[in-house]
Amino acid sequence: MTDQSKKQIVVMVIPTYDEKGNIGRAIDELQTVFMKVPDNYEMHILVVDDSSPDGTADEVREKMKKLKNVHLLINKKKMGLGGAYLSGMKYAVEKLNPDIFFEFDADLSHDPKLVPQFLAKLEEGYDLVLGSRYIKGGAIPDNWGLKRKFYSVVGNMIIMFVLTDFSIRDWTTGYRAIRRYVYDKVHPLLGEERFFGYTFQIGFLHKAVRAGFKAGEVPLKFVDRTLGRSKLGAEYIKNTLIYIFKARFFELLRFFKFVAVGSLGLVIQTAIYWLLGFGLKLFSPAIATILGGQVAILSNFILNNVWTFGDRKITSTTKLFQKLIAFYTTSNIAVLLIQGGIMKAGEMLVGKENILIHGFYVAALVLTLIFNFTVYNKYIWKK
Ligand SMILES: Nc1nc2c(ncn2[C@@H]2O[C@H](COP(=O)(O)OP(=O)(O)OP(=O)(O)O)[C@@H](O)[C@H]2O)c(=O)[nH]1
Ligand SMILES: [Mg+2]
Repeated sequence: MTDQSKKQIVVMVIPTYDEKGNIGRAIDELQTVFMKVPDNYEMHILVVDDSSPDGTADEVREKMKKLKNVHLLINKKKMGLGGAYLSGMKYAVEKLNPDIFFEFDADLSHDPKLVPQFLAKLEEGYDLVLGSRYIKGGAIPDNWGLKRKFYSVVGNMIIMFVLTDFSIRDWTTGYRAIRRYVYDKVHPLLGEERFFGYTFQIGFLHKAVRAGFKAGEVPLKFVDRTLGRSKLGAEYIKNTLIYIFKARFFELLRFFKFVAVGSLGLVIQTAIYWLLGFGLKLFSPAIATILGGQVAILSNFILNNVWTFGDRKITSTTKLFQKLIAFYTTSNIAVLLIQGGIMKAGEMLVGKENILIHGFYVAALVLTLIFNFTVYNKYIWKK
């Protein structure tokens, strides 16, 4: 193998709409930075222009005469930011087979000098890296009006709260480095929802994070464009809000179903616990709890499979069998160790007949619920 074959191909995708005057400068500044990028990276620029009426494409073609690593994709109609990115990334995959994508604005709001920092952060093991205005060292422009500052800061906070993810500080940033495998995994998930506008940014990031990819952030001092017009419209705020609330609703819906199935399981288990432990007095409270748990586990498995995780339903007989065993094993860890343990401790501390034993029972059930939720979601019906 030659050194060449080990190179990682990096494609910086730059969507443009009426960015004449900006795109030429952006390309020049990036080329200067590329010279400082370590040898093992092969740097490319792909401009995705939606047939800008101002002749943006001609400015790119002029650069392409001298620069072999600059490429141009022309879309016949205006695609919106997400549409432009998705068409560009698809094109890049076909023509350049990249290992890493960058998302980058043409209007020089994004400091090209940060490219090596993004790459270094990826090397630390992150799956994607965000240029963040809201971490130490990052900033939004001083000259932004109060209203725009407010929308940006509060908007990001609302997103963090609604999605309940505070690990990422800048959800809406447009300066990003993304490993190819993240794109491969996430872009098919966007298909049906068609994030063609600016919602693409938050939609892509949200789905990537929920798929388990790790995002790192590098500080970005965002500077205002000096040339041309912003394409960010008022519908952006509305679309973002619709997206996050809708996305969260569907995430919580699964959780509600989880709780409903679990609650039914609890009713079943409790009925058996009472019947065998206190009504018929066939078993001690600890044994009655364990037996009730077994029946509840089976009902939970069936209902979770067809309802809670209906979209990830296990159907093949072998898989169903394997998963049921795994389900029984993990659930029994909870029943035997957590429930049995807590009840045994209760028997020893307050005595079998004492009413206080029911407090131990409730504590045991709550802990089991949390434990089971986590295991089912992360393992048994993992995506
Ligand atoms: N191809 C294409 N590019 C677009 C489209 N909308 C925006 N862009 C480009 O996406 C980048 C970001 O757009 P901007 O209008 O600068 O949005 P912004 O940076 O969030 O807002 P400002 O800070 O006000 O500039 C720029 O390079 C735009 O030219 C589009 O529909 N198609
Ligand atoms: Mg801009």
